[in-house]
Amino acid sequence: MLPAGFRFGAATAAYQIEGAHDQDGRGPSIWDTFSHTPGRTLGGATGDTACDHYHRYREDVELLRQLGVDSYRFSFSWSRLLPEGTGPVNAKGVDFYDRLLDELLAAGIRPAVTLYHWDLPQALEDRGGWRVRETAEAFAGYTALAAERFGDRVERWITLNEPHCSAFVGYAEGRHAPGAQEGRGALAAAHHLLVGHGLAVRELRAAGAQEVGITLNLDRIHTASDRPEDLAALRRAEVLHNEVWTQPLFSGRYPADEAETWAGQADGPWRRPGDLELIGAPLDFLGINFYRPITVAAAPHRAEDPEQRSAVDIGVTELDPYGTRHTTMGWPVVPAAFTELLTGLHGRYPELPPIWITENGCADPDTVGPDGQVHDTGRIDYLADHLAAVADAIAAGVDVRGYFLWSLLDNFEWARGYDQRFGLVRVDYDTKTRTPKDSYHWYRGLITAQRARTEEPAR
Ligand code: IFM
Repeated sequence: MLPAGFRFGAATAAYQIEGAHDQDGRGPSIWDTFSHTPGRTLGGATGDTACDHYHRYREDVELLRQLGVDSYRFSFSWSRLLPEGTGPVNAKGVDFYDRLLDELLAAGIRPAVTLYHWDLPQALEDRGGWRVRETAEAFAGYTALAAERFGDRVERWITLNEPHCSAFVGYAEGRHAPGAQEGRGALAAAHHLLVGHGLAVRELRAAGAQEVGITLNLDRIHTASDRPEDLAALRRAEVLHNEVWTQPLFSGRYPADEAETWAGQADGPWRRPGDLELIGAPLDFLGINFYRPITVAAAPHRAEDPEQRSAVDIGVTELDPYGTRHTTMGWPVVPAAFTELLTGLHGRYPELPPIWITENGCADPDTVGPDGQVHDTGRIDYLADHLAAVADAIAAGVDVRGYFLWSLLDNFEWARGYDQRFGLVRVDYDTKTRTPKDSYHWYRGLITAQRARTEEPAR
């Protein structure tokens, strides 16, 4: 059972729901460019209109109010506020987030804002993107603007969402914007994302922010066997997926054995004296996004010459031995792995700040029934089992304070387009009509019951 006072929310991100990609002065981001490039997204899907949240935000806040969440996690679009990434401010972009924040507060919902959920202004990518330090500095400027304009109404600030995806899926695998497949470029991007985080924390502190953190998609990684080569592969995967983030943030250093993973390429001239102190500044919370575990085994590198390798070519392959239900993303449903991830982190980093689950959810093959409703029992099972896994971690001593469900709405699932439906609310993409699914009603009931328990006088 979750403790009294545990908080519930729902989450989204700007490019996935807003639409209005070229309206009211918004500048292009790398996701506009990427999704408009043939062959990059499923069926050529783009976020041009997405859920049209930009125009329907009042309806969406009303859905949140009726759901009963006490917090809503969403992201600012950097290029809606600063169309070029730096320089002139877009007043209409500021107006939009002013209206959204006011609407949320009027509905009694506390805003949790992600500053960077993958949508880098294209103008900054044109100057090198996260490969260059100037982007981290630009991020600090954007953060200062956001803190100054909106800091009076934002309860919780998340600097970056899943920097692993920005650095390694975007600059090494090439499955995400900007679609690059690089070695050193991706490793420099990882470092500059962390520097950007550190600079943003500094700006937020200067503006008086009380709740500042970062969201990581850490992986619970299993090994295919205890053979030495698989254990070595596990270690390389731990560095790539987890420790390149957790060690600088919470131990003040990069993993001592990172050269095993990246053949010495990670420690490049982009790392400067003083960076680790900046990156490791204390945080008020750590956001964790969890969906599924992975299993790894040793495999040949794709490129023999280390100089030719991308940063994800680390001699590891992923297997799927789970023999369980899979979501439409192809992800195995293994709730116990969530508990393992949380307890493992707690054991490894005793000084960790309190944890918030900033994303967890399930893409299912929802269909609209003859009654016009979506009876998404698979999603309800997934959510119930994963919340129970969080409760188990708390019972084992992990300090988890709250849970943001991914996602309020069906939305643009990046390279997977609109086929993957994660929402508590179905979106008909032709009409933009919103239909709460059974999981929405289930989550509302759970929140109501939790609130009643919290407000019960102690016996
Ligand atoms: O939709 C994404 C989100 O933007 C980041 N975390 C994972 C989700 C599901 O893939």
